[in-house]
Amino acid sequence: MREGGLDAREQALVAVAREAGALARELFSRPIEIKLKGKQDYVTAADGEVERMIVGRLKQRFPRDAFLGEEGGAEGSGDALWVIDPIDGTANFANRMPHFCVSIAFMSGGELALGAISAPMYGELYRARLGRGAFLNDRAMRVADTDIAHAVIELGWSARRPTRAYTAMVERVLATGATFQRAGSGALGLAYVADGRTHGYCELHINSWDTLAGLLMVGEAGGWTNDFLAGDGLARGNAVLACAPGLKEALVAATGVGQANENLKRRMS
Ligand code: LIP
Repeated sequence: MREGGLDAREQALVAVAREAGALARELFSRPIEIKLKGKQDYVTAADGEVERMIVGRLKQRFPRDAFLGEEGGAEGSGDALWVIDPIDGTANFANRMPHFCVSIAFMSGGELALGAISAPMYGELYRARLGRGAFLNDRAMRVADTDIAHAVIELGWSARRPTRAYTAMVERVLATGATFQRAGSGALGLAYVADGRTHGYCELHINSWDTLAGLLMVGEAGGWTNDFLAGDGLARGNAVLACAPGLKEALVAATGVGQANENLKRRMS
């Protein structure tokens, strides 16, 4: 895509992410309708309202672009694609916990080019552009390298994978000497790795709308990420691992995520 096209989309992305964050914050203060889409898979009326606002704004500016949203699904086709999670951390949002965000990514020709995450209860706006770095409220972000004995690793959970697979992964990560946490928002979990607050994020299955903006931020902040988009990760989701580069070996071994790509690379080298 021409630079001009990306410059315009970057400006629109930041403005729309900020506006969507403000709407989510306002809806957080109101009683809302809550449903379960599946086991422990929350959806609220706010998710739909915020997503419709985001798609409406972006469609006005870029009528030929395509969209993939958690609530609205896929719309349109072509090389310019917006991937949207209107409220990531919906279980937190639905239970009055402020740890949630809006996550929007833009892909051009199948390549991740732009990402923004708005965490309105914290007054935080994260953004990244391929080859141009990652920022939190305009401060440059860098992953924090540390040794495994000091490492804080977030391990996301959902009912999409067997509980035994998750608890076994927790045991293996703890056996490395690291500690773990689960905060309920994959997008914020990845943004925290990019900002050096935590040292790794892993989840055995997560969706592209939860992860793409955060993965771009980790890469632009000097971190390592697995090949999430391999095997149709965009449409079907995938396992994700993102971390400080010095922890890659230990975490690939402990989580088993990214092993395939490493073996592939080893075979190809
Ligand atoms: C959530 C993810 C989280 C995962 C949850 C859920 P949502 O996304 O951010 O990492 O563990 O199962 O997928 O549903 O709040 O957008």
